[in-house]
Amino acid sequence: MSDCIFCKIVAGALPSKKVYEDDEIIAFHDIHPIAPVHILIIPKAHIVSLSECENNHQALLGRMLLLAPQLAREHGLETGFRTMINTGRGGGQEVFHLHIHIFGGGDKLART
Ligand code: DGP
Repeated sequence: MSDCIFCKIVAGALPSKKVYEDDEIIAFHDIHPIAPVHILIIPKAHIVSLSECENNHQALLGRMLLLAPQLAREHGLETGFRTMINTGRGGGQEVFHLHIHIFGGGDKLART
């Protein structure tokens, strides 16, 4: 199996607090939350980052993005939420398997 942590989560070889799954995507709680609700949406396929996405990933990316407000609603983020995609070392990416962060809840998020 790949050394990728998120591929191991997809395969069920590492535990996660899963909140969504379909044939192409899973979502689970971030292990180091930076807000009361902090969820990661990932493709099941190993795509390294947004920089490695190609035209044939358009539908998948669209589905991942459209899942964000659905999961935010389901987790009580009625007043809004933030999405973040860190891309590459310079973009702060630490896990090199594409993921969308969704976070919110508690006090208003700082504009940083
Ligand atoms: P990024 O910097 O965008 O690559 O963020 C990676 C996120 O992944 C970080 O917020 C912590 C989270 N993370 C790392 N390892 C695990 C893990 O094993 N399980 C879960 N649920 N989250 C993880």
